[in-house]
Amino acid sequence: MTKITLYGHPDSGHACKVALALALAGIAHETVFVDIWSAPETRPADFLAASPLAQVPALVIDGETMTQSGAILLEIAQRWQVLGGESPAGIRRGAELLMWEANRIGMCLPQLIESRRPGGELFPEGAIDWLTGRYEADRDNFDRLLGAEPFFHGDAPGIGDCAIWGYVQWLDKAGVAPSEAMAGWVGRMRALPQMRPRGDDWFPS
Ligand SMILES: N[C@@H](CCC(=O)N[C@@H](CS)C(=O)NCC(=O)O)C(=O)O
Repeated sequence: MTKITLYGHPDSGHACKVALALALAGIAHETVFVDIWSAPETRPADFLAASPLAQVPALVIDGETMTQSGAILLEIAQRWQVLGGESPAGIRRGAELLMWEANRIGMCLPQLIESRRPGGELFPEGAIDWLTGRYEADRDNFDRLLGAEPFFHGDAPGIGDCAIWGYVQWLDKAGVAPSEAMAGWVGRMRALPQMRPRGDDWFPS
């Protein structure tokens, strides 16, 4: 039987993307939490061997290691032909959404969250306004990309939804408001049968 290990952490939106994809696709795996707030060199040796940048997520499939959430999502979709991986058009749609997320909304939201975390990184003057302005543009584009469909891949969520969920799940923590379409999509994502409430958050299981 294939042995799959996800190295992650509940505070990591990047790791949540992969955890959600594995849950939605029903892929059996074990999850190992890595303390992302500890010094990188103190993290477990098996994790450091799997993740050259000492970052989560890392996924190990039968000893084969992979990192970078977007690359892992594409691997899952293509290897198991799920979450958009069932067709070339679905993969293309997923790849486009992954690139947009990583460059845009998945850049400003984690930084805004970090700027509000007690004891978090200090940002130079003007940075928060700049990040907020980027988020506002990204929110409009979120609406355009979603269109009239319930999910970014149509009737059912795909890897693009998993990627976008990574940080859009924490708009409150980022101190920004959703668009109406975004609020509706967040509600549909939370209502997925694989999603479980945990404290103020929703986690896949
Ligand atoms: N581009 C990477 C980002 C991964 C990343 O930034 N991981 C963070 C948690 S969200 C981490 O492991 N931080 C701990 C560290 O850098 O020491 C991806 O998409 O997977």
